[in-house]
Amino acid sequence: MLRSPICDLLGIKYPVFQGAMAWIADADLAAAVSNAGGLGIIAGGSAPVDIIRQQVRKCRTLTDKPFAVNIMLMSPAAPDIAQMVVEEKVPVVTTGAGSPAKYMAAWQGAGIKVIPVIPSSGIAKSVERYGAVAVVAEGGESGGHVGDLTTMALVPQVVDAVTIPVLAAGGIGDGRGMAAAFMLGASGVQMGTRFLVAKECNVNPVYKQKIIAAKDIDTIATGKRLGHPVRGLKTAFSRRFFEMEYDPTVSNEDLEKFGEGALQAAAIRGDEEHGAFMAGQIAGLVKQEQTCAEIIEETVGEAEALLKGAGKWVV
Ligand code: TUI
Repeated sequence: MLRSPICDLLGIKYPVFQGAMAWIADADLAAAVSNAGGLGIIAGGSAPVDIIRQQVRKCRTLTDKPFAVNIMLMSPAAPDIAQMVVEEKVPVVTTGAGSPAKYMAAWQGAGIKVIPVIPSSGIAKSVERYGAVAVVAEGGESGGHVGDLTTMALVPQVVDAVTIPVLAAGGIGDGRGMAAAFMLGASGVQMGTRFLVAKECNVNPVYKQKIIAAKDIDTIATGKRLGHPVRGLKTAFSRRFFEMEYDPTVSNEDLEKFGEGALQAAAIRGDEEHGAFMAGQIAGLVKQEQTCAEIIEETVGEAEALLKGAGKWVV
């Protein structure tokens, strides 16, 4: 049985979080992950607060297990969602794409456990000071908004920088990645891309098929020029975006405009022409649609066997 302090801290069976994927991770996916023993996470993304409030209420009808809401701090709706999680007594909040410092006191006062997703040990230390109960250290292998460091380099440095539990994210798609994360000092993992193809994930089927067809070299990080690079599958859209960002005649405003609505186009409509299919570098490991329970049991089972057998290397 693979257990860690994060299981007791949150009241979950397995130290596995489902990554928050904007426009994708809804109540159905989050509840399925939580029912399977992990921590399901509803993605706030850039959706309006009422949509996310409905998802929280729906999630409660689907599971009696702990679940989380992720607040994407660059979203204009972030302040409203920050208030909503207090009103709805959401047990766990994760944050991304910025520092949650200004909300921490209110969340702690409401008894919410806060677990920021962070890209460096400096930011990890800062959120620990503000009262985070754990952090997710996310390397640039992940899908979506990415930091500079790789998971391999980031996780042990964050583990050394803080005393709270650290979960590893970015580049983890199976039990080998999970076992490696524990070897780096992590107390759990977060996976996004692997759960994107879950049976309970309502993303457009075209998106799932593209992940299943992807190889290791099929993702690209675009938008570095805008200060927030985003990793997704190589498509006509992302190649065009990449060209535009290195074209000095294209303004940042034009670039932002070109990218607007692209994630929705991919996730909701499966639009191959205009969609941004965010995905992590492990997309090439993802071979089939499975239930959340199958994904979690398989990943944890593989990790347990590898960790148990690791002594074979020491003679
Ligand atoms: O947030 C993510 N991944 C995301 S957010 C997203 S939606 C989006 N859409 C368009 C443009 C940008 C984003 C898709 N994927 N991962 C967690 C993450 N957080 N990665 C990096 C950070 C981060 C960055 C800076 C966390 C804290 C931070 O703090 C800065 C500071 O100054 O404190």
